[in-house]
Amino acid sequence: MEEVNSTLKERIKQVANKFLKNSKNQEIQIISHFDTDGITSATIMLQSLKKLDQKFTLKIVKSLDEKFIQSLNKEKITLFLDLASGSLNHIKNAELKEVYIIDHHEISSEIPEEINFINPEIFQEKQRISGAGLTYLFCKELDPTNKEFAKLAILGMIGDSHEKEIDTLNHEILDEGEIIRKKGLLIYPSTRPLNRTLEYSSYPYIPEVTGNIKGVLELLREAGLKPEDGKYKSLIELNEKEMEKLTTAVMLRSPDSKNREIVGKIFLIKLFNKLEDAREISAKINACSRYGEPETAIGLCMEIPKAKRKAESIHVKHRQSIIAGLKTAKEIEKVEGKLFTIINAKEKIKDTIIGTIASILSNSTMYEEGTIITTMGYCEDKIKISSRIAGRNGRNVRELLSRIINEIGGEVGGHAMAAGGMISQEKEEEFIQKLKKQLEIEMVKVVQE
Ligand SMILES: [Mn+2]
Repeated sequence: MEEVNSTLKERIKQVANKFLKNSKNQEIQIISHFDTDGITSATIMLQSLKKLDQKFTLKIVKSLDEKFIQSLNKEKITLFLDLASGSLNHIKNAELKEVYIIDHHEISSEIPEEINFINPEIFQEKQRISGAGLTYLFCKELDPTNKEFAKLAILGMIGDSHEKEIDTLNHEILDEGEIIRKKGLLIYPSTRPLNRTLEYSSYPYIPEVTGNIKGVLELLREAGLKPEDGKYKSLIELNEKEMEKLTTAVMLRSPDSKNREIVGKIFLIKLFNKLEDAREISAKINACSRYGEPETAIGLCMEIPKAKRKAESIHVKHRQSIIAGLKTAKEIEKVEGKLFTIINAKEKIKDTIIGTIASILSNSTMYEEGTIITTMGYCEDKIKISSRIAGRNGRNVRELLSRIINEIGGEVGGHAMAAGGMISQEKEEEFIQKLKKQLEIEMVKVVQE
């Protein structure tokens, strides 16, 4: 399966040329993923196809399943972006006319010969590149003027957290995207007054500061930052010394921050002719998709003012529900032990953000590395469960949840670092007891190793 004698870039060029030739006067159906990487991939592609005067349809999905793939139009050229590498069997069985896949996810099975497949995984040198990065390189082969979409590729890269390992391909994209990079504290948006940014900071979540105006002002005072004309500076306006002081003040509130990355590169891109924090835009895109508004997310990426306003109002609503959820998670009684915490929010946290809350807490500095954080919330007559692991310790939360849920009944999904499940409400106590017991047994094993 490995393509030893070819490179990813050569493959992209070859597939793009074929697509250009075969898609003339044909209708195209695009299917893309609903996260920032997928949304930016779709936006790059649809704008490139518009330039070619191509007819196309677009569907944004959370995941692919067999039924959906079977329902696709068999007469059109099908183009999958930022997904499909895990569904190659189903795609083969659907007998679609001509299929192109531009993706970077894990490949589940053998690649059918008739599929035009772009994925860094099949090359010896497995480059870390986002779906949007690949789509961008592909579209640049269709027409070099598509270079103008480089900033969208950068948004995709940041959405998928690829910005920490930047190799040559990503460098090329960064250079073409005309972005501004600055080293600093990784809270966002870096472009708004610090008091607001800190109040709503969830990645990272800062204990006693996030969602706490009094705590925010205390932290700013400690860092020696004062408002000028009633307004605090934004993060990117700080000088080196101020940045240092603020970073120290944040670290002091995070006793376990040793191994965490709270300092890094801030990426600013130009959108609507204004410098914006790429992480903030990515958060807005994700919020739109989460609330069932992927078209608003695409409109935002296309710099349509109306979409921008709508995306902002969705994002504000989302941020507020997260802050409320974090407050609840902090206040309610928890089942806790050595390296684990179980937060059963019942009806107090919306099931739609149960996973987000678990992610934020696991990324925060409140927990020791290796701590397993499980959140639970009612979802109609069921309970939604999310488990995350703090730091990069090797415990497998999917295995953990599988073991228990397979026993008591329900659904499990996810991977080693982030998993989730659904059980019936009657199993609430049984689940908690079994999980607690399992986590205690595991702890004994960890200590012995
Ligand atoms: Mn992706």
